[in-house]
Amino acid sequence: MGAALQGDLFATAAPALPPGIALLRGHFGPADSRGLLDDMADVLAAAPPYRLRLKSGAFMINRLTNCGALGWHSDEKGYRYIDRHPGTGAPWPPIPARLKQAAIAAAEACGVAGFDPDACLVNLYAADGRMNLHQDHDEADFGWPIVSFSFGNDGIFALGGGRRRDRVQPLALRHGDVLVMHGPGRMLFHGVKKIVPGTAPAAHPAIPPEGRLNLTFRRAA
Ligand code: MD6
Ligand code: FE
Repeated sequence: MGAALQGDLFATAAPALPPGIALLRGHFGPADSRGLLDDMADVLAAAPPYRLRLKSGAFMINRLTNCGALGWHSDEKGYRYIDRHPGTGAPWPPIPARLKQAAIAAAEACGVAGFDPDACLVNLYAADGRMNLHQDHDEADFGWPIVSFSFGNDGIFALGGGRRRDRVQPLALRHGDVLVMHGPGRMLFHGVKKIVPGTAPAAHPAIPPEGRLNLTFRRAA
């Protein structure tokens, strides 16, 4: 095959993703997105986003909060799931029904039956937000997927391999996109390199201005 032909063929092809990584591009249209974001605004009011302190004493760059029976948190004792908002002392608000159902349906669309998330980590990125390369390994059973919804400006996701030093591939996560990490993809290293200004199709009170909102649904316990 000639180089030119190969170039043409691959120019329009979706990026090849490793096994266990599914990207549902534009899964939520404008009306669905608005409904889910309205529900998320209620969560943000009940459980105000805060900045996590790392074991090192430094603060994480993004603000976060949670809904569901369990919420991911970190302090001087390290990373773990806890059942209350550390600021208000109240239990995390429940995962709104529409959001939970949408996460279950997204898992089913990727061939995963029986997903029953008990934790939804909400990450709020300002325009300069990012997230270091990591694996999500604080959950009880890695057999369950993590389902991620993105809203607002594009986030340039960095998808790596099974080892921190493995090469990463950039993947734009746009407003209304769903990413599912499951099976052989569940423990791949990943992060968010940057937020792309001016790419959000619509503003919403639940999305940080000029920023991005990411929800990850997990089975923590
Ligand atoms: C983000 N996402 O997109 C961060 N983790 O802002 C994650 O760290 C993530 O998208 C596990 C599974 C899917 C994800
Ligand atoms: Fe993650």
